[in-house]
Amino acid sequence: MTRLLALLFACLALGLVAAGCGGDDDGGDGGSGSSADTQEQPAPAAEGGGTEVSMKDIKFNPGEVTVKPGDTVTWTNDDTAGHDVTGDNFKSGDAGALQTGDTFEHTFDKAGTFDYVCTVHPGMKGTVKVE
Ligand SMILES: [Cu+2]
Repeated sequence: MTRLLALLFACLALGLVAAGCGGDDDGGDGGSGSSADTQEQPAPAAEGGGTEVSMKDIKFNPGEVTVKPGDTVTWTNDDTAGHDVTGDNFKSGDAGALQTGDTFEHTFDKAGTFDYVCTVHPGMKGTVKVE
């Protein structure tokens, strides 16, 4: 009788170990599958070579932009007030201030730091860095 009991215990023990291993395998497969699903690829930062500056609340936003030589910066007046863009070698002011929804574009061919202002509002300043 003792031999039979010993065999029974041995079988039970083996069965428990096998069941445990099986459970671990299932869990591992499920984990790897879900981690692959949650991987997200960042969207490519393709902006088409254009940089936008908004005029809002009597500010240029962003106040400083960095572009590459040959890039075009587009200013858009999103404010209720009229604004202009006046730099040393570029300005929107010839036709008067930009009104709401108006845009002004300038292409920066040379490297350098170009400060500009809105002549309507002293203190409303911006910078374009070309590098
Ligand atoms: Cu202004």
